[in-house]
Amino acid sequence: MHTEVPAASTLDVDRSSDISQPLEKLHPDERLKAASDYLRGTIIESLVDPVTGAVTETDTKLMKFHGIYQQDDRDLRDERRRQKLEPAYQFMIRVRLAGGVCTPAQWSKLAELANAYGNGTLRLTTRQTFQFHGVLKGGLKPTIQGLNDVLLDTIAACGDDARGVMSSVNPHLSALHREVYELARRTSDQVIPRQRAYHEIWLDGEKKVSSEPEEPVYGPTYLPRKFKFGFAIPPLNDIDVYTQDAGFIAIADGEALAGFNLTVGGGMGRTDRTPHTYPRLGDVVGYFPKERLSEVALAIIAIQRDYGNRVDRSRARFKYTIDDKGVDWFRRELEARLGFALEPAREFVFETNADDYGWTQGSDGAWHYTLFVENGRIDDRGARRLMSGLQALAKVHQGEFRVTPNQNLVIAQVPEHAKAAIADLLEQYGMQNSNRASALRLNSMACVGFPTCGLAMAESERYLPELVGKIEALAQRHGLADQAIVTRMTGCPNGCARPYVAELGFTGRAPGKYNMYLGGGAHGQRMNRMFLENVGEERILAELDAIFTRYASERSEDERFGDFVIRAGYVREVSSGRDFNA
Ligand code: SRM
Ligand code: SF4
Repeated sequence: MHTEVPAASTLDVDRSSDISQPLEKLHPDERLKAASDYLRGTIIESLVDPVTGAVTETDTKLMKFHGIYQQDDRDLRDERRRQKLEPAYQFMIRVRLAGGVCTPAQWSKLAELANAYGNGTLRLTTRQTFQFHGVLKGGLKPTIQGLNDVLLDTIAACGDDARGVMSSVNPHLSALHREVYELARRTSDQVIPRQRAYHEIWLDGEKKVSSEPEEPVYGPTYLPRKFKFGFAIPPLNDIDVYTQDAGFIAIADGEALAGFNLTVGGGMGRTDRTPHTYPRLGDVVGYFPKERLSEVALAIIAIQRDYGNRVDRSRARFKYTIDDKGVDWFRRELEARLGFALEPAREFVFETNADDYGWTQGSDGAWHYTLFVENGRIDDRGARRLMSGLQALAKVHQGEFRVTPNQNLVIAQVPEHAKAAIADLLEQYGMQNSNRASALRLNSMACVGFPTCGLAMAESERYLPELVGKIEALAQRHGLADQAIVTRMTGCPNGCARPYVAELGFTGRAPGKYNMYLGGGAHGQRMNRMFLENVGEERILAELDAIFTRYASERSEDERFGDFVIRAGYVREVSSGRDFNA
C-alpha cells in the first residue's frame, strides 16, 4: 500500500538551515527563548512585583507560550498618559480547547472566572476557544488554577509553538465528528510543548530534576513562529482549512473515518505595503490513513522547526518555508522522515464555510442548536443576556457546548426530551437567533480589535455590527436582503478573522479607515483581492451601492457575490500568495 522510502532517523538537518546557525546570527527572540530555561524566565518574580501592573518585556514574550498576553486598555491610554500614570495594564488569557468542545461544568467555571477576575465577558474566538479579557496581574494565577480544576489549561494557546487545534463542528455527521474531534484533541495534546514551567509557575508545582530532555520535539528554541493545525469535515469548511499551516481534510468511508488529505502552507498574516508578506492558501499534497496521523503531525512540526526562517520573523511562518523551498521539496522531506509515501489526494467536496443556525438533528438523533453570537462576545446586552442565560443553561444542559470557527456556539447533544427546556431558556434570556439578524449579519465576523488588542489600527468588533446595519439597508434596497455574503473585518492586516478569504473583507488602516477586499470564495477556496485602499465608511457604502446595483440585475442564478465581483471585473482572481499583492 505504501511505497517505502528511507527512514527518518537517518536524515540529518540540512547544515544550511537556520537552526544549525549560531544564535548570534538569528533573530533576538531566538536568543530569548534559548535563555529562558524552557519558558520560565523570571515570570515568578514578575508576578509578585508590586511596583507595576505589568511584567518584564522578556516575560511578556514568554507568557504567550503559557497562553497569556499582556495588554492595556487603549480607551484609557491617553488619559492615563496625561495623568502620568502607567498604562492600565491587564492581561488576556486564552484557553486551549481543541475542536472547541467543553462540558457544561467547564462552561460554568469559565463564566465564574470571567466574572471574578476578568471583565465579566467571555470572548469566543475564530479558532474555537475562549478568551478572558481584562485580567489583572493578581488574577492570573487564580484564573489558571480555576481552569485546572475543570481540566482545562492554556498551554501553547499562543507563542512559537503548535497552538489551538481546530476541528469542524458538523453536527449532522455525529460519528464522524466524534472521531475527528477525538483525533484533534489527541493531536493537540501531542504537539504542545512538554515543558514543566507551566505547572511550576501557575499551579505551584515542584521543580523536578530529571535527566529526560525537557523538550524532546521542540528543543530549547521551539518553533520559529506560531503554527496552526486544523481538521475539516467535508462538505463543511468552517475551519477554513486552506488558511491553516497544516490542515487535515477528513476522508470518510460511510460515517467512519478512513484518513486525511493533507494541506500545507496556509496563513493569513501580512503587513500593509510590505510585499514580501502575504496571505497564502495551503496546497493539498496527498492522502494518508488515519493511523498515521500522529507521525505526520510530529514530522511536519519537525520540518518547520528545522527549516523555518529564524532570522527574519516576518518570514518565519511555515507558508514561507513552503514557498521558499517548494511543495515538492516538502513532500520529499516529509516522506523521508516518515519512511512512507503519501498516496494521491482523495476526492472531497466543500460546500460552505458558514454555520447552520438554529436546531439541527445529528445522525444519532441528538439535537443541536447553533446560536448566533455576534463577533463571539458573550455578555449581557439589553434584552439579549447571553452571559447570564448561558450560565443558567449550563446548569440544566446534559450535553456539551461547541464553539464554532465562526465565533458562534452550538448547544450540542440535546436529547429530544430536553429540547423544550433548552428552547425555553433561549427565549427567557432573549438569546434565540432572531429574525432580525439578516443573512449578511449571520455571515459576518470581526476580530477583537480595540480596546484590548495592542496591534489594532481601527475598530473591528465594536464597529462591524454598525457597518453591517448600513450594508443591510443597501442590500434591502437592491432586493438582496437574503444574500449570505461572507463579510469579515479585522482591525489590522494580521487577519485574525481570516478576512482574506471573505467575499467582502475589511482590514483596518487607521481610525475609521479600512482596506476593502472583494472576491473570496464562499467555501474558503479562493482569496480575495484589495479593491480600495484606506477608505472610510462613506466611500465603502457608495462603492457597495454601485456594485449591488449590478449584482442585483446581472447575477446569474445562485451566483455568489464573491464569484460575481470577479466575473464583473471589479477585481482579478488571485492565483497564489505571491500574486496577492500584485
Ligand atoms: Fe490573532 C495576534 C486575536 C486568530 C493572525 N491575535 C493577535 C493578538 C494576540 C495581538 C497581539 O499579538 O498582541 C490578538 C489579541 C486580541 C485580543 O485583545 O484578544 C489576536 N487572533 C485573535 C483572536 C482572538 C481573534 C478573534 O476575534 O477571535 C483569534 C484567537 C484564535 C485562537 O483562539 O487561537 C485570532 N490570528 C487569528 C487568525 C485566524 C486563525 O488562526 O484561524 C489569524 C490568521 C491566520 C494566521 O495565523 O495566519 C491570526 N494574530 C494573527 C497575527 C498575524 C500572524 C502572521 O503570520 O503575521 C498576529 C500578530 C503576530 O502574530 O505577530 C496575531
Ligand atoms: Fe488585533 Fe489585528 Fe488580530 Fe484584529 S487582526 S485582533 S486588530 S492583531
